Amino acid sequence: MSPIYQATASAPVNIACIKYWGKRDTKLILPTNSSLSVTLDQDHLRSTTTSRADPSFEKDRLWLNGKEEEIKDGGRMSTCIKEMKRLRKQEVEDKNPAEPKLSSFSVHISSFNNFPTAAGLASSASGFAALVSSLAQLYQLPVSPSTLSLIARQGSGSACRSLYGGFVAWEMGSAVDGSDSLAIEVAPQSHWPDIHALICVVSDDKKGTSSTSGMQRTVETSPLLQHRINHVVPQRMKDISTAILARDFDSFARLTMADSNQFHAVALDTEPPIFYMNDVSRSIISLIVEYNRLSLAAGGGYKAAYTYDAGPNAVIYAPKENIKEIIQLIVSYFPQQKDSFKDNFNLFSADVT
Ligand code: 2P0
Repeated sequence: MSPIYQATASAPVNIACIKYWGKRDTKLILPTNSSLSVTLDQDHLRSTTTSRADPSFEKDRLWLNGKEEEIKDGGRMSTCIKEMKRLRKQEVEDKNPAEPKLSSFSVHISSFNNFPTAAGLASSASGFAALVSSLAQLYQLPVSPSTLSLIARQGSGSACRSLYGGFVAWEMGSAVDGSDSLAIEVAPQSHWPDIHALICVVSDDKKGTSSTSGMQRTVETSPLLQHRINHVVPQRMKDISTAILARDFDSFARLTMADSNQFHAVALDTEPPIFYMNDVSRSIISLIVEYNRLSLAAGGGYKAAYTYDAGPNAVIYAPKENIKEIIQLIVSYFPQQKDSFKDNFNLFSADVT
């Protein structure tokens, strides 16, 4: 009987504190600024992917949540698979000719997201990270998560940050071939286990402007983006890494909220303008601002930090001890939203991996 070559891996969702928005190379997916995220761990916020290689397969095929999707030549999925086969050949087969020539077989890939679409979370980050992880396992690649992040990045930029748990930076790099645009671990989750994330699903409507096209419009038209890239993000990357290493929640919270605000400001500065937040999103901001103000006025510190991606849903980072109070606050201030959004106004509480 011929051997079976198959592997399964999963990868979690990540939410950025310092946002990626803009590419300097759209094919290699090289960003215009570095970014930093927190990887969320929860059993229901992951993508799980199984890959199988077999000499009888006629072509590479992909199933997403049970439905077959076309793998377009030259597209992101095809690039990731091709790059992983190249690594298999280079790192395993060329070094040890006795190894089976898996790089010459086609692969069948099946991927599932175990989080409901209603969570309003982008699945491309966990999806491409799980794809690359399962192929790395199938191909028995002796490489680091940072090396794999170079390939996941070419599937979706934010995917490169899901190769690590905890606090992860995507260094923009400067090489034209992208060889230094990769993810590094700033600190594992065990360094600061007290940080918790609360996901408030305001709406699960499909967003009007995709991240990929929205960010390129911003690159082409926003003068504010140039200021952000050159004069804001480099210092923020240093400051937030320092805050994480010192477990300094006050600084972490200020930087996270400031960067979410500036990301939405560059979206608004785009021609034509892009709006990702809605009235409920803005009301949640006001609530968190007031919650922090009362704590600061009483001589305490920041209690929570909001951040918003390319959509209206809030992610709130907070020390674990405040999470219960924050959930009570949100539910008591937004009863009408809870009714009008019915099942859509959900709260997920997630640990950091
Ligand atoms: C981020 N976002 O840093 C930022 C914040 C959305 C807002 O990464 O074109 O889906 O596939 O590289 O990774 C969304 O961008 O875009 C994103 P592509 P991606 O998380």
